[in-house]
Parts: sequence; C-alpha cells; structure tokens
Amino acid sequence: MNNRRSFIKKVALSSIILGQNQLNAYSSENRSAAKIISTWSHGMDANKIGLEIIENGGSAIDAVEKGVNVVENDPESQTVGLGGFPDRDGIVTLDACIMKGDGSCGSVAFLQDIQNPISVARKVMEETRHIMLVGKGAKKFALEKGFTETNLLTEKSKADYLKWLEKSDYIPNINIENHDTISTLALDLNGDLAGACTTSGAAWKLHGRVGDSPIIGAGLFVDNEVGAAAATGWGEAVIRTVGSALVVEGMRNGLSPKQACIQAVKRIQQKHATVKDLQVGFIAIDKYGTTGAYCIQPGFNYAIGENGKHKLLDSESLVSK
Ligand code: SD4
Repeated sequence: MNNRRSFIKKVALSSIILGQNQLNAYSSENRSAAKIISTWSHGMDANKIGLEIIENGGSAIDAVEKGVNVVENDPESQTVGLGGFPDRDGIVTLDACIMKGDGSCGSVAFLQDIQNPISVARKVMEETRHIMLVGKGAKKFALEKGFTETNLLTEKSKADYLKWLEKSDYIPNINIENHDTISTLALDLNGDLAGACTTSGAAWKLHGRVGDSPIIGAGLFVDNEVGAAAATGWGEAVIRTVGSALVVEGMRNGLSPKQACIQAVKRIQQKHATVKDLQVGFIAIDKYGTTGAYCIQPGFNYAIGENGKHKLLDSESLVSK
C-alpha cells in the first residue's frame, strides 16, 4: 500500500474511533441519573413513588407501574381507576397500557370492576403471549390472576353523573373531564426506559368506547434506542395520528423531545378542520433523559422528578392564552 493511501486509511480509522468515543462521552455526559415524567399535577404523586424506585436501583417498569397505581387508587382522581367518571350508561370502564424499552407491552381496554388496570396490563405483558385483552375477557383474566372485584363508582362520581344526566350534553370540556389520564415515563439507572398510561377515558363516553390510552403507539410508545412518549387528551385525535409513536419517530429522526411533541401536535392540527375545542398533550423523554412536552390548548401541565426533587411545569401550547 502506498504511503498516502495508508495515511488516509489510518486517519479515517482514528476518526471513526474518535467519533465513537465522542459519542460515548456525549451519551454518558448527557444521561440523567434517573428521571421520571408524568402528565398533569397528579403526576407529582406518581413521580414521588416512581423516582424513589429508580433512584434506589429499581427498574423503570416498576417505577411507572407503582407510580400510576397511586393515582388509580385515589378516589379523588375522577379520570383514573377508582372514582373515575362513568360512561353515559353510568358504568366505569378503564383503559391502560404498559411498555418496556425492549418492545414488550401489555394492554387492557373496556375493563370493569378492577381498580388497577395497569397492573393487569403488566400481567398480560409478562404472563401471556398476547398484548391486548378487552372487556369480559380482561376481567376474567384479572380475577384469575388474583385481582379483586371492586365497585369503582364512588358517591362523588355518581352524583356528578346524575347531574350530567339532567341535560346529557356531550360537549367535552377542554382541560376538565376528558384530559386527566395519567401517563408516566421513566429512565432507570440501567438506561432502560418504560411507560404506563391508565385512564377511565372520556367522561360520559358511549358505552363500549375505547380511547387511545390502551393502544400501543397511540397513548404510549417506548423504544430504548430512542426514547418514550405518551399522550393525554382527546383520544380519537391521538389514535388518528398514532400520536406517541409519531413523537418517538420524530426523536429517532433527530428532533428533541419537545420538538417531536410539537410535530405531533401540528399533525393533529393538520388532520382536523379546527382545534378550537380539542385538547391533546404529549410528554416525551429521550434515552439520555432529556424531557419535553407540548399541547394544543393552554392548561396542560406535567411533573418531572430527578435528583430527589420534583417540579410541576406548564406546557407550552399551540393555541396561545
Ligand atoms: C381518552 N386520552 O380516553 C383519554 C382521555 C384522557 O382522562 O386523557 N382522560 O381519550
């Protein structure tokens, strides 16, 4: 080999090695120790439990499940689990899904009388060859796995339902009864990502309606190679645009988590004649622990936990205040 050729080869090789080293340095410098992000103010409660798990070396999947369990168990939270608003027939039906960064996932939809749908979804993921169970089958599976039957309709939600029945208007209120799904995303010390999304869905929905929250790719998507994203808000708009997968693909193509959330919100805008009465919010985290969020209407907030501390942030929105 002539000298010039061998010199060029050596330079090319060393720059590949240097490039790789720089990349590694970038990864480790940018990797947050452990981080968790959740939708809405009740995300603070989920994050407190979840962050403790990952900061003590536990897994992201445990953090997101145990975190959202807190909100599912809270009767005051009228959009998730126990105390969730019923559908227009007065029946509480729950949707949830869970996903790990390696692509494993589980989901339940139209589940009734079981307080912790996210934990049932985790059992579907870990103990079956399937991804999604719905309705009676999901409940049967949950009971077989030791979950107990619970009346989820609290006196408070029943009273709200009876009041709604007086007029039976079906006009979703932005930022009120339709948009408090708890979605939590976590990055653990091992560098693994996981996400969970659980809800009683849109209040006063048609009996049988399923939203985006149990649909992998719509309500939630997680990929260890890139990042994770989750949605809250009007599920029909999120399903139509495969919202959370779109956010993750945006990050895969080089967008920051926030830019990727903006892109997904703009896609929703493109696909709807108007976003005047529509609220959707996205949260995202990349594999280095950088987080971002974006929504259509002002009023969406999200919680972040890292380094033993917690904060609640207002999301920027497409529509200005
Ligand atoms: C749904 N995305 O069922 C959910 C609604 C939500 O509190 O965010 N609910 O469409």
